[in-house]
Amino acid sequence: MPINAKTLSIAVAAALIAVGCSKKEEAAPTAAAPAPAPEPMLVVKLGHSAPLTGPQSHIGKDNENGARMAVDDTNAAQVKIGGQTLKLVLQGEDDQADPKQGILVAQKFVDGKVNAVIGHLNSGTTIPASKVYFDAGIPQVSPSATNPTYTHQGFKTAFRVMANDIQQGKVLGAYAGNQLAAKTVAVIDDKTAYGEGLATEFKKAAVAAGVKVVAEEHTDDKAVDFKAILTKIKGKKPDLIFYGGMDPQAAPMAMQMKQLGVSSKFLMGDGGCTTEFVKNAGEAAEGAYCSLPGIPYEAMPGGPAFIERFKAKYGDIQLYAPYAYDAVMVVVEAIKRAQSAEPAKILAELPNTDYQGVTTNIMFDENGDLKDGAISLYIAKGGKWEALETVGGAAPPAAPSAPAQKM
Ligand code: ABU
Repeated sequence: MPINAKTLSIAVAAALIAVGCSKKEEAAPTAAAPAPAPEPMLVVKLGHSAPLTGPQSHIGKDNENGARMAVDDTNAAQVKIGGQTLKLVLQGEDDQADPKQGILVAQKFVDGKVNAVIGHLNSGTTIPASKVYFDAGIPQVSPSATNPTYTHQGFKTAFRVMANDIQQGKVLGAYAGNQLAAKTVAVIDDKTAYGEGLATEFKKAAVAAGVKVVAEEHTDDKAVDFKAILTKIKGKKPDLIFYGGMDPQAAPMAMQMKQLGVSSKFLMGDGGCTTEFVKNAGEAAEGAYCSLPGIPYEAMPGGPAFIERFKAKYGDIQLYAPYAYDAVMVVVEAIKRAQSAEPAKILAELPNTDYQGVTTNIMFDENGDLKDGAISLYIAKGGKWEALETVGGAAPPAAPSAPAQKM
């Protein structure tokens, strides 16, 4: 078809109208679905402090993982507090198991306005930090610090979810004299609040059970060479060596006992009762004894399920992970009862705790200590800790027909 000026101008006009229409259509408001109103959230900050670097970092990370699992479970449960959904945020800090660093971390938590603190891991950090939390009115629940002083300072902010070292020392001392039939013992401690405190309680109870203390030696929580101490002790031929301290020292100590031909039995508290001790000490671990506040993991109310879930997420439990889990949950339960996460409201509710946790049924006495805490004894056999017996506890578990194994 021939194109003249008239047909061209009609075509251009039609095209312009078409473009205009299409532009007009693009600009037309679409009938989009209204965006859902954001769900109101109650963000609650929990501080967690443990050694995450240095020789005890494997135990510190174990604690933090236990706490993190409880935080994840709580967030997944969409807990409602005063019409808002509770969202826990865990702020993990490294106190390096160092008392001075523990105070700095505590001040950081206070400045950052955490609602509660889970920790610290060590008595040596937990005790000085507890004064900072008390002064700031912040609730503190330690999963693992066992020195009695922590809860005996009159601080209404201090709680713990495992038995303390007055209980643990008594059981260990009686076990030395009765079940191990020791007549003589050499006592070594690492001069920390935990190691020295437990050694003191152990000695009292061992002497009461008829055991004579023939040597007392001290090391520290960084040492790895104990040959001089062990050589002195060897000359005294004690039936038993008791060590108050943690596994980074306990494992080389057991190995050096073997190297030096020290035939005394070896007994420790919970600080040496780890997966890492049996792994690192190897053959020298065989026949060593330890105690751990609480009942064996497999016999805990929520033990088997916890072990399975924790292993899938983080690997083997080192020591206190289930206690760190319960420490978080005790705070969550207090928040639920208070329908508030204000530190003062959490604090008002913590003494009313009656919570069926993974580890046990948790209730606190007037000091903030766990009521009816149990202590269990273990022997290292075939590269694992085997449960021997449990003393105390709210409802002592029936003796397992086959020895329950720690992880
Ligand atoms: N309960 C032994 C390890 C932690 C502490 O220092 O108390």
